[in-house]
Amino acid sequence: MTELEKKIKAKIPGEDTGIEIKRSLCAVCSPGNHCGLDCYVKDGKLLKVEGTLEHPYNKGKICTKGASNRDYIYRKDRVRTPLKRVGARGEGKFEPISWDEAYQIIAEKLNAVKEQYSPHSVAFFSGFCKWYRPILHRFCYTFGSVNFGTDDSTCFKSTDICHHLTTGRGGNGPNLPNANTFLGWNYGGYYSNHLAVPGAQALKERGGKIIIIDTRYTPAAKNLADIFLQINPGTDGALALGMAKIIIDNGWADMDYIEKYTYGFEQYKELVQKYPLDKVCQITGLNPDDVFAATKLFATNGPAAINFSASALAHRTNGLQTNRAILCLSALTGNYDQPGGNIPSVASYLHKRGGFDTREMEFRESKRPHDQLRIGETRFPPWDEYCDEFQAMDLLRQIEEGTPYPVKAIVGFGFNAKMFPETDKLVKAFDKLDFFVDADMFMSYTTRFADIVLPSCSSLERGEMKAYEGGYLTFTKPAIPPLYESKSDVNMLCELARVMDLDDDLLKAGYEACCDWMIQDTGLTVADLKASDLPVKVPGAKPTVPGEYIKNGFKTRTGKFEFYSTAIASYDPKYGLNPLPDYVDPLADENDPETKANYPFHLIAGARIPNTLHSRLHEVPWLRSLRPDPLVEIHVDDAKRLGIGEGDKVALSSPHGTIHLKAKLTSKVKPGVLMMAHGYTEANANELVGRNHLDPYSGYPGFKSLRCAIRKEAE
Ligand SMILES: Nc1nc2c(c(=O)[nH]1)N[C@H]1C(S)=C(S)[C@@H](COP(=O)(O)OP(=O)(O)OC[C@H]3O[C@@H](n4cnc5c(=O)[nH]c(N)nc54)[C@H](O)[C@@H]3O)O[C@H]1N2
Ligand SMILES: Nc1nc2c(c(=O)[nH]1)N[C@H]1C(S)=C(S)[C@@H](COP(=O)(O)OP(=O)(O)OC[C@H]3O[C@@H](n4cnc5c(=O)[nH]c(N)nc54)[C@H](O)[C@@H]3O)O[C@H]1N2
Ligand SMILES: [Mo]
Repeated sequence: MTELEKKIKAKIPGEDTGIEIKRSLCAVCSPGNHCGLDCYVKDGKLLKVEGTLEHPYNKGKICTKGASNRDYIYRKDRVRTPLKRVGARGEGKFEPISWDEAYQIIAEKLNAVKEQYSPHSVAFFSGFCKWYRPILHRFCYTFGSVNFGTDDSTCFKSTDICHHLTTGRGGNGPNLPNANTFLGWNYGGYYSNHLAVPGAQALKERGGKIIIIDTRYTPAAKNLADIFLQINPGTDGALALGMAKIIIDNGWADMDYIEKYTYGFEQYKELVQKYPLDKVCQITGLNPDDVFAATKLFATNGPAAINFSASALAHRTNGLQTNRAILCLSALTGNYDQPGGNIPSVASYLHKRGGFDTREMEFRESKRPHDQLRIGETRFPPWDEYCDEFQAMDLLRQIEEGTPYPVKAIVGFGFNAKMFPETDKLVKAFDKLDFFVDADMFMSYTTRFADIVLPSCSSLERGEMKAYEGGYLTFTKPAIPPLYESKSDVNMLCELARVMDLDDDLLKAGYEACCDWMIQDTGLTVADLKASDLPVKVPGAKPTVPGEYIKNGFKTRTGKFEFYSTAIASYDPKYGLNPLPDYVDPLADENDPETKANYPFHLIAGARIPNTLHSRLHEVPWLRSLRPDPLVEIHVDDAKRLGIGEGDKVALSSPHGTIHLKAKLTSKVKPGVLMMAHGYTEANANELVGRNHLDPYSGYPGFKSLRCAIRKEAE
């Protein structure tokens, strides 16, 4: 009897249950987490899932969302067959067609746009899903378009670019096992990444100290914080600069490290003089003693590691510079790339570091065209330099205006218009397209505007390759067959490459051949990976070692950690970008007296809550039952003043639109601040966001700092 069979027997007594356990992974919030799942399957139907105990990543744990995989994949609105639109865009009238017909239509339409305009007039866009991206990215380039875009336009990349600008290397992680202090800045672990929490808990248990800086009183503030700073939204840059001044003035800066490894310290030192404690506290709404105590703890109880978020601070018009100001604290105290500090690392595959190299980059780079500007290119210079995708926050403008060249077709994979500012205008602009195809698991708000909808299967119905920290690779096998006529996204793309006869033998050979090509240097093949139902250790994989990166010089223009960014200094002055990480008001573009008076609240649209993930889980019955209505959190005093009671219907308005939801009274947000989750169709936060409320460095929207009004509505 196999171990898995024993597990069933132990749980479900009786000889022949007919139940099998098949191993797969949860892709609900991939790649942040892609937890191993034991899938209980009978007659090809999924009965339930559990975390895989033997999986090196999640070691048996799964979250609320992962535990709901059955409810997720059996959502009633799964797309069942390829569909062709027969009504008006958005009307939702479609007729089923065969896969062959769907491929023929797509091939014809894309080739027609290519001929009439250019291949660049076809934009390829992926929503949150990451797993198929290497294939879609290469498909886009082989087709001849420069325009590959993803949710990177609003997620993670801004933080990554901040790190590249400042240190020459992207994404770094806090080295908690060696830290004495954790500066949990915009730390949402309990809700957004539960597997990160035990590391912080362990630090606390062995006597380490934790500072939490958040706009809201969160589980981290309650469970972990020695000092909690409840900051005014989006003012973190001012706090970071004020902390730097305290550190320098008190002689807590690590001058040896600064001397040896950094560039621009004198200019930075001059900048922070503009941020004395009283001014900082006026901007941030914090108590001077708390700020001083937190700064002292961080600077003198090292090593100290800092949390960086892919979204919270980055979703502000001052986001990239705020993160730069915070990152500077790491070098100022000699913690960057030192044990217990923040350690840079290189991803092995799909954002995950594994300590081994794959050819993911070369796989697409070798096909990249260079004969046109990407959508949004020349608007946000750091984005242009450090990201090879188009900046999707310019897509609406370019579709509408047709400059510098028209966008006439979109190939979407999980394209979700609700994640874009001015969603209503974007879906209207689709009328200007000749063709829009979207592949999704569900009949989403956006697929209703597509000409062709393709049914994607879930992670439990497909095989996919993933990397894990600790030096692992895996290639899963389907736990159940694809539901209805759905297919795995990568199979669609490789089949379409054949139908279109693209000049790309590797794509035409299929996903597994492509994966084999990408992992050719690891000593493993897809066949090796498929022989195991658990992740396989890559021979020779190396852990990230603190100090290894800076030893040979930073990969910036100066070879140093740049307080003063020479890259930013090199951009045309017409952009008005600042090489120093100075603070600007996140609402600077909405500060005219009339807007301020009419929209007195500060809305944070989209802090994470445990039972939702963007738009994809709102329709999952188990999860929806935990929070049946879209809610806006409002401070009890504000609610009282406005006559708003718990659960009352309210209207939220900005200069761009009005949405309707219910009030949740709380004292976890400050007076004057409102908080809601994003991704709802019936209360879409992004209808309140203007298309030009963007960070000039990254192009990221200020989702989390919006001027807003709230009023009670009649029942
Ligand atoms: N107001 C506000 N807006 C935000 C944010 C915020 O905090 N506030 N966060 C931003 C961030 S950080 C992100 S990452 C984005 C994410 O935003 P989105 O990319 O919109 O994320 P989802 O809604 O999860 O997924 C998009 C679509 O992918 C589909 N999908 C799921 N699985 C598959 C699959 O296997 N194949 C295919 N083809 N489709 C699939 C889903 O059904 C869904 O329709 O939102 C951004 N927008
Ligand atoms: N359950 C769930 N988990 C998710 C997701 C999801 O949709 N749902 N999305 C995934 C994705 S794509 C992403 S990008 C990550 C994001 O993951 P996180 O970065 O953890 O996301 P947030 O919850 O937006 O922000 C973290 C914390 O920052 C706080 N914050 C907001 N504004 C400010 C501010 O101005 N200053 C300070 N100091 N703190 C502030 C919020 O209150 C929150 O507690 O989550 C991932 N995990
Ligand atoms: Mo994200």
